[in-house]
Amino acid sequence: VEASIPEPQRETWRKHQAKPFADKDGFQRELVRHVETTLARSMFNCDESAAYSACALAFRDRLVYDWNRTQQRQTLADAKRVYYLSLEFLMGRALDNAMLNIGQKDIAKAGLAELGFRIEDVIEQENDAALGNGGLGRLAACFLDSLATLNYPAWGYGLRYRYGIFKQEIIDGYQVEVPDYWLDFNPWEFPRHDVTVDIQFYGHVVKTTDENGRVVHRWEGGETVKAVAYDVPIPGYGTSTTNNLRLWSSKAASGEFDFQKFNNGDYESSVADQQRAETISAVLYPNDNLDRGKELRLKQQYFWVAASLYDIVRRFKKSKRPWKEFPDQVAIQLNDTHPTLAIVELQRILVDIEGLGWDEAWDIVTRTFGYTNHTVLPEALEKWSVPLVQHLLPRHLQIIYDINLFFLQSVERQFPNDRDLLRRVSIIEETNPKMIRMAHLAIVGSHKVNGVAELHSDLIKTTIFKDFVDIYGPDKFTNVTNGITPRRWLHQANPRLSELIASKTGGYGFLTDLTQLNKLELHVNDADFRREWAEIKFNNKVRLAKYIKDTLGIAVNPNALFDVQVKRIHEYKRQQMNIFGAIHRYLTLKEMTPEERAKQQPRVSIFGGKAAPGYWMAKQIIHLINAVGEVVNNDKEIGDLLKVVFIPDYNVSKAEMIIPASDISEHISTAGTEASGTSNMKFVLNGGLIIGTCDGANIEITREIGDENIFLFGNLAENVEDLRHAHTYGGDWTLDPSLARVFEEIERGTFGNPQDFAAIISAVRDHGDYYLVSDDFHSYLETHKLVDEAYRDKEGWTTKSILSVARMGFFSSDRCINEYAEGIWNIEPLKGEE
Ligand code: GP0
Repeated sequence: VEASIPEPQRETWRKHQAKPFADKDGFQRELVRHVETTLARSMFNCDESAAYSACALAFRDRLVYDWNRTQQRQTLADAKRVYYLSLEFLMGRALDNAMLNIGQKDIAKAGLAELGFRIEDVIEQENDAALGNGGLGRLAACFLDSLATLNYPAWGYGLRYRYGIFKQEIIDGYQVEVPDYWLDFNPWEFPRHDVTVDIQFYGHVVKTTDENGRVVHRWEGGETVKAVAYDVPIPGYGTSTTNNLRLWSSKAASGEFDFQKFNNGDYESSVADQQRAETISAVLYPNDNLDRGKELRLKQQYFWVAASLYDIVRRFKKSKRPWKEFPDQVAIQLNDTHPTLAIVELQRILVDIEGLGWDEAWDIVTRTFGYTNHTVLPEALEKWSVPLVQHLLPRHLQIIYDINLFFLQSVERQFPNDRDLLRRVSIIEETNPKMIRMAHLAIVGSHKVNGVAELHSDLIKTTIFKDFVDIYGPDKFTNVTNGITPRRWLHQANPRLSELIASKTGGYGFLTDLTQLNKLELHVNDADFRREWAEIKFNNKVRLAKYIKDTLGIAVNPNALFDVQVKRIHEYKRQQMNIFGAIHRYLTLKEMTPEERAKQQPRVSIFGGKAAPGYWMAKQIIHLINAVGEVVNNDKEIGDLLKVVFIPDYNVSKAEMIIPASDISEHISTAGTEASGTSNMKFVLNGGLIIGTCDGANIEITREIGDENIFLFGNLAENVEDLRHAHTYGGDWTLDPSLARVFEEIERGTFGNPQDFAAIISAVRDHGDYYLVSDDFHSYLETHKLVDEAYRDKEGWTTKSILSVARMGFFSSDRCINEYAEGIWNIEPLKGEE
C-alpha cells in the first residue's frame, strides 16, 4: 500500500485531524488525559515530575501539529533549505521555551495552578538537553530558535548522544565528573525507526572501469553501522513555523559485519557487537577549544555527516531536478571543522555513486558549503592523521588527496615557484605521521568562510588563513558577528524585565525586532521606571542568593556587588586572574583598619564552569577558587565585604538564573583569543555591566553601548606577540608586584597546601606567562576600583544599565541569521497563514 492516503479517503482523515488546544480548559483536559492515560496515573499519585511529564506531552502535541504543517508546507514549496551541521546543540530545557514561543504560558500557569501546581516547580523538573560544551553548542541552539522564528526552511543535523556533557560535582574543592544520562524521559524527541541509513567504515577501494571505459572507484568490505533518526521539533516565537532538528543515533546493522577481516577469527558475541555500534553516539566529547584526535571522535564525525548527507541527497532527488541545481536547493553550513568530511562525502556521492565528472561535482560541492571558524587557538584546529583516515575511510582519503592535488596545481599556476606557499596551504601537513588540516579542507571546499566577531574575522584573514586570502581574494572571507536569542535570554530568563520593557516600548515587538529596545532611551529619566528596573535586578539577586544559601550554605548579601564569571574553565579565559584579583582584594581588606573597611563596597565573586576532564590545569584553578572561598567566606573580620562562591554544574538552566542576577560580569580573555563570546551579550541584555578586555565581541558591544558603559582594560591583541616574546627573551620582564604579593600569600599556605597551587603560579612566574596575566593584572585591579566607585553611585549605575540594554539590539541572533541567509545561504523565509 502507498504511504500517502488517496483522495477519496482523505475526507475522513480531515474530519478527525488533531486540533491544538486553544484555552485553559483545553489545556487542562489534555494534561489530565495524559496523566490518566499516557502515564497511567491519577490525581492520587501525581507528583511534580508527573505533572511535568503530562504538561510537556500536552505541549508536545500542540507543537507536533504546527511541525507537521510546517514540513508539509516546506516540501510543497520546494524552496531552498539550509542545513546546519553541528556536533553540538546545547538546547537546555524545552518546556518553558515551547510555552513562551507558542504564546500559551499564561494558560499553562493558570491551568496548572487550578490543578494544584506552581508552574515554576513544574518547569524545574526537566533535565537540560546538554548536547554541547559551551559557546559553540549554545550558538547552534540560538540559531535554531532564530531560523524558526524568522520562518526560514531550515534543519539542524547532529548526534543524539546518550550522555551529554558530564555533570559536575565539587568534592573537597575538586571537580568530580558524573555521567549525564538525560534520556530517561524525553518527550521532545520522536524516534523515526523508519528513517535509517547504513554507514560504512573501514574496508578497501576497488578501482575498475565501467562499460564506457571510465574509471570507477568502489568502496567495499568493512563494517556497517545503522543510523536511526530522532527528530526534535523547534518552535519559532510568534509563528506557526516549527522546524526540525534531526539527531542520529547509532545501532548495530546486524548481519552486515565483516567478521573475517576485523575479528581475526575471534567472534565477538552479538551483544558486544551491538554495544560497539552503539558506542558511536554514546557520549559527547567534553573538550572545549581543544582537538584530541581520537579515533572514536572521527567515527562520530563521519557517521553523522554521512547519515545527514544521505538524507539531504534523498530529499533533493525526490524533486527530480538535475544535479547542477543542487546548490539552488541546498545550503549546508559547517559549524566549525567538525563536519568537514561532508565536503568529501558529497564529492564521493556525486562522483562514485551518481557518476558525475570530477569538475562538475566539485563545482556543486563548493557552491553548497559554507564554513564558520570559531577559534584561532592552535590547539583547537582539527587535524586527523593520514593513517587513521586511510584505515577508517580509505576512499575519502583518496578524494582528499585529489582535492589537494587540484588545489595545489591551481595555486602553483597562480603563484609559480613558491614552494613554501604550497607547503603552507596544503591540506596535507608533511609531518610524521602526515596530518590532514581540516580547516584548509573546509576553506577549499566552501564558497564562504566566516569568523564570529569583527576582530576575530580580521584575525583569521591576517594570521591563520592569510595565504588563502591571497589565493581566493578577500571576498571569500566574511564576518558574521554572533548573536543570542532574546526569547530565551531575556523573555524566558528574565520575565519581569521583559514585561517592564514591553510596558515602555509598546508591547513585545522587541522580542522579534530587538532594535526596538532603543525606545527605552526615552524613559531613562523616568523615576518610576528606573526604580522598577533596579528592583527587578535586586529581586533576581535575591533569588540567586537564596539558591546559593540553599545549595551551598553560603549566605551572600544581595546588596553586595555581584561579580560573575561563568563559562568553561580555560587558561585563556583567565579565571586564574579573577581569583588572583579576589585574593588581592582579600589581602587589601585584611590590611585595613575597621574604619577603612567599613567604607568598602561589599562584593560577591561568583564563579561557575566545567573543566574538560583531561585539562589538569583547569581543574587546579577550580580547586584554587574553592580553597579561597573556604578561607574568605569563614573570615569573621571580612563578613559581607567579600564572598567567593563557586556554583557547581554550570549549564543552560543555571545560566538562565545566574545571568539576570549579575551586576558586573567578567569577559577577560587574553586579547585575540576569544573568538566572540556570547555570554557577554546575555549579561548586558539583562542589565548587567561588564568588565572585559578588547577581545571578541566585547569590542562591538562597546561600539554599540558606548565606552562610558563598559569597563575595558588590558593589552591589545596587536601587542600580544611582542609581550610574549619579551617574557621569553626580553630579560626586562618583571612580575607585577601586586601579583607577587598574591603568590606569596598562596605560598605561605593561607589557602591550604601551596603544592596544590604551584603549577598555577609557575605558569605565570616561571613559564612565560603565555596568557599575559601579569601584564594585565595592574590594569585589571585599577579597573575593578573604577567598578566599585561606579557602583557606589546607584543612580549612575542604573543609567548605564538602562542605556546599555537599549543599545543591544544588534546582538540578536535574528540579525545574525538574516546575515547568513542573505550573504551566505541565499535563502528566503517561507511563512504559513497564521
Ligand atoms: C570555539 F573553537 N568555541 C571553539 C570550540 O571548540 N568551542 C567553542 O565553544 C566558542 C568560542 O570560544 C566563543 O568565543 C564563541 O563565541 C563561540 O564558540 C561561538 O562562536 C565562546 O563564546
